[in-house]
Amino acid sequence: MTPPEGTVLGGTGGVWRVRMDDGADVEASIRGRLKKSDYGRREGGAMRRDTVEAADRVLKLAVGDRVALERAEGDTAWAITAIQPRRSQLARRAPGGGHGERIVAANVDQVVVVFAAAKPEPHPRMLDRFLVIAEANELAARVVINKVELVGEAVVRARFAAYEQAGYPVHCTSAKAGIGLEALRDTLAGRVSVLTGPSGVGKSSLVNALFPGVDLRVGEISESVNKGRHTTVGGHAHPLPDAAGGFLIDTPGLREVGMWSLPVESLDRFFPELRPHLEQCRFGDCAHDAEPDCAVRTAVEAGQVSAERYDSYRRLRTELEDEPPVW
Ligand SMILES: Nc1nc2c(ncn2[C@@H]2O[C@H](COP(=O)(O)OP(=O)(O)O)[C@@H](O)[C@H]2O)c(=O)[nH]1
Ligand SMILES: [Mg+2]
Ligand SMILES: [Zn+2]
Repeated sequence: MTPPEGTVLGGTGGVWRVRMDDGADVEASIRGRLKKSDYGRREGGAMRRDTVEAADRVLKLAVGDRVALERAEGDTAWAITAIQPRRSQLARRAPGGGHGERIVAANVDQVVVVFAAAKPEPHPRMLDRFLVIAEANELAARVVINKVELVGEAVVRARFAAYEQAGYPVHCTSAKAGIGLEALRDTLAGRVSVLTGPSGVGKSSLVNALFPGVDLRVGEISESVNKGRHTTVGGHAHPLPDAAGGFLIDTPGLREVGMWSLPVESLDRFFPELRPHLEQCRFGDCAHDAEPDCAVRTAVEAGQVSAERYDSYRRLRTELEDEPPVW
């Protein structure tokens, strides 16, 4: 019989909450000394490379991980015996600039960045940072502008046109007036989405409107309860209702972009609309600043690339060169 499997919802230190595939939520801890060899033997044959990598990461279990579980007869406690290879991840380096990788979330399909059309005013530079983080992790991203009833959709579309041009879907929504909810729900259903954005923009309101019964505060509560006891392991995965499937992952830590070690030499590639121009610069290592024959600058001057997004690129580059970005 194959062991039951589930998805890690959250946890700190040794105890993890897991949504089993049969729908039950259980607490589980990692089986004592799970090692590569154990994992390989459990699979009963030659270890594939992805299996070895997965075993390497067992001790860095993350929200969204798919795990196999086991329970001894007569026992009430579940043990996590294996972690399945990840199809994607949102990762950053360890705080303090160490070499260790910190996995914020596993098996992520998309990053959904929420801002408000007004109240609070949107902060495009902050949006750009979120999108860069998604790109650096090779994750799809989409932009949600909530409270659209305050300024009207036409104004929002014009203001965020550069993002659509760059290839990011932009959703105009109002949790209050019930605008754009179905289209957004369709993009979340059945997928694993990291939901992020500043506070006050209406994330909780949107989730309530889209999926009644899903309460983003669940993760926030466990965060504050555990504060100072353990390093937080990266937020909370909220299972979407049965018919929808999928998970919404709430990751408070995503905001501390200052702790993300992004490779400065790749920053230009994390702005998708710059990519078609990069090969045309005279210098292969062009920083797209004051270099002669810079195709990026030319594209900005010709209005092909948004001057605001280019400005974001330059600011972020300066920050990455000087010191870890702080915001
Ligand atoms: N005008 C307007 N206000 C909204 C909308 N969605 C949420 N709000 C309000 O914005 C405030 C913050 O909402 P909340 O969901 O807590 O934001 P969160 O911090 O991102 O989770 C609350 O007062 C909400 O009632 C909207 O579509 N339009
Ligand atoms: Mg909230
Ligand atoms: Zn250039």
